[in-house]
Amino acid sequence: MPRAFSGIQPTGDIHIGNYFGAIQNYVKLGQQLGKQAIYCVVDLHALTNPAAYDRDLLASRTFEATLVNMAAGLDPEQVILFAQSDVREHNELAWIFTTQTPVGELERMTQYKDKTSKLESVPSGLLMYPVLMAADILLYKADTVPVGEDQEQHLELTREIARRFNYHFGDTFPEPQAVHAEDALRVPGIDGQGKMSKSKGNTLGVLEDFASIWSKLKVAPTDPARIRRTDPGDPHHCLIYHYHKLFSDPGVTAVVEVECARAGIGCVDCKKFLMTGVERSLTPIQDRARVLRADADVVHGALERGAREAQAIAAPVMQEVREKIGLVRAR
Ligand code: AQP
Repeated sequence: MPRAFSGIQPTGDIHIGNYFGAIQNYVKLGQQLGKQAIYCVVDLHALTNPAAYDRDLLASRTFEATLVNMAAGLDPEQVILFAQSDVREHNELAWIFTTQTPVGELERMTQYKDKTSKLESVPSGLLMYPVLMAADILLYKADTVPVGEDQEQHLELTREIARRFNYHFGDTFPEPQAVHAEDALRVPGIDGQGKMSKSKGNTLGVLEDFASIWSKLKVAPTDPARIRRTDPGDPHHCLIYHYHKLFSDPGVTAVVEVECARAGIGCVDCKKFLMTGVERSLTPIQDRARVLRADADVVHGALERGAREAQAIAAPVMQEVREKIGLVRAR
C-alpha cells in the first residue's frame, strides 16, 4: 500500500491555496490510505522564515493549522496528524542528510532565492529547509506526497537525497512522487501577483470572515483589458474566473465564462456570484472550526496521539539509518 506524507507550515492563517492545493488531497488520500496517510504541522520549518516567525504566536498557529485541517475534513482517528517538533527524529535525519547534500544543490532552489532576495542576513535554516523537508518525508519512507506545484523542485531534491543515501548505504528509501490537485496547481493571490502565499499577505483565509473576504474581492484585479463595463473580457486572463473554477458550480462557471467574453455581465456581478460559491464552500468548514474551537482538548489530544503514532514509525527507520551510517557501536 502506498504511504503518503505531507506538511503544512504554521506561518499564518491557512488560505484557500493551501486548501485547494493540498488539504483537499490530504482528505482524499486519508480516506483511501487510513493510517498510511501521515500529515504534519511543520513548526520547525516555520522557524526558518524570519518574516513569519513569532515566538508568541507559533504554538497557537500550530493549533490553528491542525484545527483547520480537521475542520476541512481530516479525521485524526483515521489518519496520522501531528506536530513536527514532537517527533525528534525529524531533526536527527535532517542532520544526517545535511552532511551529504552539496550546498550548491540547495542554493539553486527557487524558493530559497525568492525568500532570501530581500534579506540582509540569511539564516542558514532557510538554505537547509529542503533537507529538513526530505527528512520529513523519508523518515516515514513515504512514496506519495500531496503538495502544491510550488514544492515540485523540493521534491526532486528529496529524490536526489534518497538516491544518494541508497547508493552509499544500501537500499533504504523510496523515491517519493508528488500528487497535485489538477485544478489548483498554483492558486493565485488576491493581488493577482503570483501564487497565494501566507508571507505575501495576498490570501483569502479558509476561516476568514465573509465580510473581510468580500472587501478583498471587491477591489481584486480582473482582466486588465476590460476597462469599461461594455468591453468584452477574456475570462482566462481574469483572477475572478480562476476562483470561480474552484468555488462555483460548473454551470455558474460556464455562464460566467460566456457572459464575460460577450460583456453580458459586469465584474461586480461576477464577483457577487463568486461570493455565493465562496460562502457555500467555506461555511461548513467554518462551522466545524467553531465547534472544534469550543473543545480545544480534541485538537490537543489529536496532536498528542498523532505524535505517538508517528514516532512508532519513525524510531525504527531512524535506528536503521544509524546502523547503516555507522553510528551504532558493536559491544
Ligand atoms: N497558492 C498555492 N496554490 C496551491 N498550493 C499551495 N500551497 C501553498 N500555497 C499554494 C500548498 O500548501 C501546502 C502547505 O503549504 P505551506 O504552508 O507548508 O508552505 P508554502 O507553500 O510556503 O505556503 P505559503 O502559504 O506560501 O507559506 P509561506 O508564505 O509561509 O511560505 C503545500 O503543499 C503547498 O504546496
